[in-house]
Amino acid sequence: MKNNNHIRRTTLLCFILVLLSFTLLTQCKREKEVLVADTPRNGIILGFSQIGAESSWRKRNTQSIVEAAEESHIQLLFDNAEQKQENQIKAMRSFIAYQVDVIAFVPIVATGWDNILQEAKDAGIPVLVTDRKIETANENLYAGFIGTDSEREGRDAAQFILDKFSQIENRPIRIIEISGTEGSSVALGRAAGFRQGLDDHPEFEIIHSESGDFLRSKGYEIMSRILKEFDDIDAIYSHNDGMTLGIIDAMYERDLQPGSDIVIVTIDAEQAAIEALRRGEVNCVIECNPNTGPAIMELTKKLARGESIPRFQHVDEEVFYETDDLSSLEPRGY
Ligand code: GZL
Repeated sequence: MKNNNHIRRTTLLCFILVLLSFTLLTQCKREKEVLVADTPRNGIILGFSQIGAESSWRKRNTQSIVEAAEESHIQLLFDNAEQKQENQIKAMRSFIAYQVDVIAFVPIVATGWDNILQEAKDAGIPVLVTDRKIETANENLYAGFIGTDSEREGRDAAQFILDKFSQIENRPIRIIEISGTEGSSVALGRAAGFRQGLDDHPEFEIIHSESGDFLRSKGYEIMSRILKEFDDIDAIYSHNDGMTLGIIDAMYERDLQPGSDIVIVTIDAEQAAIEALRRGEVNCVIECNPNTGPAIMELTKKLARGESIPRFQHVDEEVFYETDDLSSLEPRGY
């Protein structure tokens, strides 16, 4: 075993040197991150493909994973795909080439994973899907999922809006939806859950829905245009806090008061959104928990031991309302 470990460490070092030199040669423009935690005492090596750093939520999610790998003494090969599925597939292929013990990844979009998952399966490497879900013809291509329940988040958003406007009668309630990355399971789930929640209330109308790709800049850009195109907007349903902060900026530029001229529901619960809730600029903040690192490492250890894991594991999340006493709420850390 000791000799094997020495061989693997040497191979790992060579692999990383080759990977880094390949990266420098072929993609010097791309800030590729291959973080390698300390050499593990337990010998488990996890290859993790993260989608990028598009929001405070994502950065906290990455931090949680890197910290938990260190604490668990799991060797982490980490790749930042910079919002490109093809970069995720390349990274997963390099993890397979190195023969990591487990692969975990955040699927930036729900489809297009079957081939690389089949390659991992053929190589005998279990795959853990995290944060976002995939659509696949063969559910046996991955070991399990841990992450958010995006449809429930959508239903929670709908319920808040139904309650908020319950006293309004004899006129439609006009809602704008600013959604997340097109084709991502969370954007699809948040949209589906929201519509499920409004199902029996036709007077609640989604008059416009558009993707802001979870980016603050796009939230600002879309809202700036929408405020010119639409009158009498009652509420905005934004799929993440980053876009909401852009929406707030756009409203202030037009002398509109977010949270009172137009009701705002947002998802993630990053610190900036909680502060906006305290200021009355948003009315409901739905938590999406980024701190999945420890649970991912526990599942990784099980998979490395050849044990099975739960098929679907949703993380605990809560909802914060404008009427809540937030004085004792701990800082969010993201
Ligand atoms: C949700 C996660 C989303 C966040 C966004 O699980 O995938 O991606 O809501 C992030 O902030 O960009």
